[in-house]
Amino acid sequence: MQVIQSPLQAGHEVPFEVARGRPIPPYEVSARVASILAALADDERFSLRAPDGFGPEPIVAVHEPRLLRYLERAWKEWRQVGTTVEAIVPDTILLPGLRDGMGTAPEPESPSGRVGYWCFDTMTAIVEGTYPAARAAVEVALTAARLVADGEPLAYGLCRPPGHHAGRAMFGGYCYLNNAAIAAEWLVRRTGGPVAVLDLDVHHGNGTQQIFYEREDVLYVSLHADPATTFPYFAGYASETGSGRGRGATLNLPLPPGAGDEDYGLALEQALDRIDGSTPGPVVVSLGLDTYEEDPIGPLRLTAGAFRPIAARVAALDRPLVVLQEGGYHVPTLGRNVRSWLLGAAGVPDEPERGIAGAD
Ligand code: SP5
Ligand code: ZN
Repeated sequence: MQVIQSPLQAGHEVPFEVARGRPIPPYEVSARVASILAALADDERFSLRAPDGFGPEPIVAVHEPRLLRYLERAWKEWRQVGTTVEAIVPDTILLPGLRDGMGTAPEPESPSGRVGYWCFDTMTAIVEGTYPAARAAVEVALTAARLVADGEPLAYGLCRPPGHHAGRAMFGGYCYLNNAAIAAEWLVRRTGGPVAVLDLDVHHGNGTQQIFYEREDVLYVSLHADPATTFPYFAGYASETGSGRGRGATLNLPLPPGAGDEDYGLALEQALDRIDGSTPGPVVVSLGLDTYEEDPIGPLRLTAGAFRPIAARVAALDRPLVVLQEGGYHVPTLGRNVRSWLLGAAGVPDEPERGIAGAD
């Protein structure tokens, strides 16, 4: 199986995120990638490769072009202000209520105003290496999509930063550009047929849902912790089923905090039934391992042994799979869990697990 990864993705390292009123060490760190690479190393079933270049067109096919331009320029723009900046974090965020009844606001001129115009939270800081890393993650996703479009049954894009919280015109949730949505749209244009997105990250992929909400040709199906109590809070409810021509092409399966393998398996069956009943086409899997019981931010409790059978059931759809990395924050076991998932998807028969590669 081809594993696509770029060293540029390690250049994004934020100094902190803000939680409960304090700066805390970030969860989304480049050590996550190191854990995954260590677990896939020295195994001829995985062949590492660099991404190809695709340019900006597939990105602006799903994102507002001004968002891409903002991300490209943000760091330079703050440097020009003169004061030292450790990381760019908004202090004033454009909540829709602020403009209620007054139409839209123009994009502000000042750097402080501009970041709050595009970013919806305090945990998705921009540093010097953020834009190159986000662009590289997109190339990783598109390279995986191209391999599958060219006939591979399965490819894994080790995307970092993740993407599924980034919407058409906003970023947040550790995500800057929506790797999965960009890959899905690229596949629609390339194949001329429908594409399904199966989002298995513990958080609802609000960005991906938004981008395809009115589309009938991209089915979005997500299993996640109930947004009533888990980020992103404002999307991912079961009542959200798509609109316009996209009515019925969004399926949300929220799970209560603490849900384990059994509850998850039942919801997964519903998710796969929905995809199975749709017109065949490739499936983009937004793979988050933050459903794992030891994950520091995910409230679900999947065991390590669950990932391989889950992946085997996804593979039983018998559709081409573009598997893209999203979350997963228990660094010592992240690589092992990704490896289990990928071997399950590849139909490799069960085997005794080797030790936790990359564990500290
Ligand atoms: C891609 C992805 O997984 N993004 C997730 C962003 C979620 N950020 C929410 C972090 C909230 C941290 N709260 C800590 C609670 C620990 N009990
Ligand atoms: Zn997540």
